[in-house]
Amino acid sequence: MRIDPQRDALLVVDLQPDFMPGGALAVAEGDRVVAPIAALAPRFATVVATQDWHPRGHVSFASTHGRKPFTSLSLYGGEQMLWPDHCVAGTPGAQLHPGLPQALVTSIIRKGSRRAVDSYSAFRENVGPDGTRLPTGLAGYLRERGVTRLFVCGLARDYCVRASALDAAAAGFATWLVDDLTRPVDPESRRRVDEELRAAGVMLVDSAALAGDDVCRSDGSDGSEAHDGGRATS
Ligand code: VGL
Ligand code: ZN
Repeated sequence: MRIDPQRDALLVVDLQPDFMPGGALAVAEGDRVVAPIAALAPRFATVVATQDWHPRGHVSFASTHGRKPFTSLSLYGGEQMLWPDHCVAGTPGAQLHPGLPQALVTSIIRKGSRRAVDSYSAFRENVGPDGTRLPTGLAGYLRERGVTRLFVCGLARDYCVRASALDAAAAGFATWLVDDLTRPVDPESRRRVDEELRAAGVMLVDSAALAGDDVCRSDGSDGSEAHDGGRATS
């Protein structure tokens, strides 16, 4: 399929040192997706990156509750997985991975910043104390830019990528998960997550199938004037 820089956007989820091998919440092979995502990004006029961005003492940290990581807790009528402390706002582990050049990123959504609520999705927080999920504004941002199709990649496949893709589809975007450019926390999650994505209408695609000889941005400009929508159909 062919990327149309006008209506397509790339969503790069949580490409941060803490999710890389050796990081605080390491995702196996998380480092393997960085260079191919950086190579794909210039083909889109809109590239949104998310950063997991937690205060110390965040509700998702096992340490906050004196519990062990990778156990879970009942919270606001749902289940909160407890993680090692990770992506503490402003720390090196929470930075955008330097392998994704900042010049390629049109905007950044930081999520999980409220101490009492976790946020996996780029679009909405997890369920909060009042039973609702607060939107981040990303859906409106994309719509105002004329984006109708979203390609989702990054980490982790079974948590933030999954949640972002499901919410993107629910918000009405035609949504693809770029399957080779993501990795899960739990490799056993594959079948369950694929079924959830399928049921929501999220499609899977490999980056090799994303045709595009045209580089939309190679110069680090913001991309808003750099692309030529007329070229996409040629
Ligand atoms: C994530 C667990 C906790 C993710 C973030 O990026 O998938 N997973 N915080
Ligand atoms: Zn987190």
